[in-house]
Amino acid sequence: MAEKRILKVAIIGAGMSGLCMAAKLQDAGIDTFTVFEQADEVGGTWRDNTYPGLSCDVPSRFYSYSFRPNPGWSRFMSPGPEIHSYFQQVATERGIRRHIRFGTEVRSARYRDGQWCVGTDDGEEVFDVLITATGVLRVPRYPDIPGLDTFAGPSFHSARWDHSISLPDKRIGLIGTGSTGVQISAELGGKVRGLKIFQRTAQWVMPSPNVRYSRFTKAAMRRWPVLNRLGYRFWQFYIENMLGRAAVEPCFQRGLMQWLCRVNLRFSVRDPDLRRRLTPDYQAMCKRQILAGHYYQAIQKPGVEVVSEAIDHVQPNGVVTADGTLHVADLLVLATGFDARAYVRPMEIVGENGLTLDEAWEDGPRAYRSVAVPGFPNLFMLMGPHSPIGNQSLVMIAENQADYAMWWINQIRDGRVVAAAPTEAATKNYNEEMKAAMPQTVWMTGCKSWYLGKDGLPELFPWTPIRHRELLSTPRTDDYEVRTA
Ligand code: N01
Repeated sequence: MAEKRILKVAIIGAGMSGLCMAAKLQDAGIDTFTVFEQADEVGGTWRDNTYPGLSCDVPSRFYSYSFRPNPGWSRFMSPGPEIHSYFQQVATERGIRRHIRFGTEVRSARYRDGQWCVGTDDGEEVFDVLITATGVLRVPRYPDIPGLDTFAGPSFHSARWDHSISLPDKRIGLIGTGSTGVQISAELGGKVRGLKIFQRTAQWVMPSPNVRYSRFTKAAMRRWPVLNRLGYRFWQFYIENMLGRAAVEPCFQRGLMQWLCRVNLRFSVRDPDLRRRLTPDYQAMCKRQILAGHYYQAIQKPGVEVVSEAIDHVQPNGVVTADGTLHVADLLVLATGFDARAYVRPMEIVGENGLTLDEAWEDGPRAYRSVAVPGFPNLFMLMGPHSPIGNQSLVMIAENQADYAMWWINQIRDGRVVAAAPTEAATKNYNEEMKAAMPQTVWMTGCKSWYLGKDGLPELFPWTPIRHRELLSTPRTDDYEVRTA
């Protein structure tokens, strides 16, 4: 039997997907990997986002690694700190931390002489395989509102929450009503001196009660692990076949989602004027679908107001809307989203023949089956372009992508392959097939969202997550340019 190669693998990012990749390498008996992490703790988005009300709107039972169920989840959809602590525990339990270089930002990665040369402030180091696990929404997007920098009080982005500021005595101006703005509003409504929610575009809200698990449930989950696995499968089936299908094809599920959102709005908001202002002029799920338990209740509490008039400018003591009204505020929170196009970069990634990722992605990020890019051998991406993100469990998507990367890593380790990258032709075909399927998706039914790329097409996967899993579970070597020894 040929001796296995000792492979050096570099993983960029110690968030949910980077930790997942590290665990998969360990399971395959590969201990020669390094995780580069620019921050000083694991957790990625769950480390950076700490805003009040932060939780995950995907059921926790399903938002967990399949190889590390958690019987102790406190709620159906658990709060952010608990999710962060879950990822911290996985990193500790599995001994992944000793592989992590904290406080080390990768500045560049160059493919040279069949290896990846990873550059940090400490110098360069070579690896056989490079995995990017840098997340999707990492770079906060600050709004371009005139006078924002003249505001006299504190002001920060939702992903950079300043916990030194006390909230109960503040009149808060909250800009943005995406998934983040809604969670913050639901938490702070009625608990602070004032809350003005500046809504530029109304959102559909799907009712989503968030039950607390009893001691009995947790004990039962611990005692019979099969229950946890059943919970995982149940929510996987439901989310993939309900939200997953509704997003990508006109079907019964899409109609049902729309109906549920309408009924929720109709019965939760009594005031016809407020209801009118909260009614979107596009289909449910066109923007990322909001799932929230008590958003509508929170915004009808005393001291809370939804301002749907456009913002004109900010001045030292508050926000002035187009009708000339001054909305006095002591604190401004910018829940204005993220730069989705900062994908993987700003680090410089250079593949074969000096091709940079910036050049390869001049017309927008594209990849082969969301994981690999032509001209970049032995590079695999977790949460790469056109991953089926939306309202899915990104944990499961990352696992599928990590398993796919492992398939190639095993080929390289066993000596069957030296280097592999998808062909330009296969990648082009795949992207053309996706483009042809896009008009069926709900994301193209007439709204603006961060899902849409430069060309106006969604940068998401236009089929169900089930298809994505199938595509990744059957690697096609014909679609690759494979170099052997
Ligand atoms: O950001 P967004 P987010 N003036 O881009 C408004 C994930 N996530 O942080 O709709 C006024 O969705 C903007 O208005 P409009 C999830 O993938 C997951 O909320 O563009 N308003 C919008 O209302 C999500 O999709 C969870 O007209 C301005 C808001 O700001 C992603 O993160 C929880 C403005 C931005 O909404 C991003 O969500 C939270 C301006 N100049 C987030 N600029 C889970 O539970 C922007 N807006 C898993």
